[in-house]
Amino acid sequence: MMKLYWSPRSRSFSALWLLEETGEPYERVLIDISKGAQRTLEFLAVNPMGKVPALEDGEATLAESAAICAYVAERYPKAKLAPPLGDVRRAKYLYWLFFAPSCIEPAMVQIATKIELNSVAAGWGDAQRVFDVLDHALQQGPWILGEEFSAADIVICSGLNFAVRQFKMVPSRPSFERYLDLCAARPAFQRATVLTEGEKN
Ligand SMILES: N[C@@H](CCC(=O)N[C@@H](CS)C(=O)NCC(=O)O)C(=O)O
Repeated sequence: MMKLYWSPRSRSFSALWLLEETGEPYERVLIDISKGAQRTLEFLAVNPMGKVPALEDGEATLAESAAICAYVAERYPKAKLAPPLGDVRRAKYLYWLFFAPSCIEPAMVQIATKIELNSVAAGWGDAQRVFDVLDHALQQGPWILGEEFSAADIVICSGLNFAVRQFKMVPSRPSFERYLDLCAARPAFQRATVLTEGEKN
């Protein structure tokens, strides 16, 4: 059975949502980052970065939210969280799966720190470009790949949710509101929310 190392109010939400989407059994292991539990030798053996989420699945161990999404979608194909191997739609699926950590995350850090960078050299260009590209893609919708929900929506929605709703770093736009509401209406998203909120620390 899969084992998810997680902490409330953290990026673990995306992995919880993902596992709820699969319908597969899994065990949650609380790593309370507010109490330093991520720095125990036991957890560092799971993720040497000392960060949640992290996942164990039999002999496989990994971390990084987008990698967990890619791994689980491939390992549990019945959940239909990714276009099958060889399908041309995987090009866009992989593009958006990588876009979240490679473009949304650094754009948020740049907004928070106000660091000026040469947008030609910065891999994500700049925050304006990142959110304009997302806006354009989401105007097509309903999901980031069009008609089909996928694990890419989990990372894109989680990044956008942090930027727009939780930290209010980025002004919202109609496409963002529609998309975030659509994701939040998924039963798996709601079950993950209840699980997170139910945890006291
Ligand atoms: N790149 C990682 C980031 C994970 C991350 O930064 N997790 C934070 C919580 S949101 C954490 O575990 N912080 C604990 C620490 O750094 O001590 C991912 O996308 O999963």
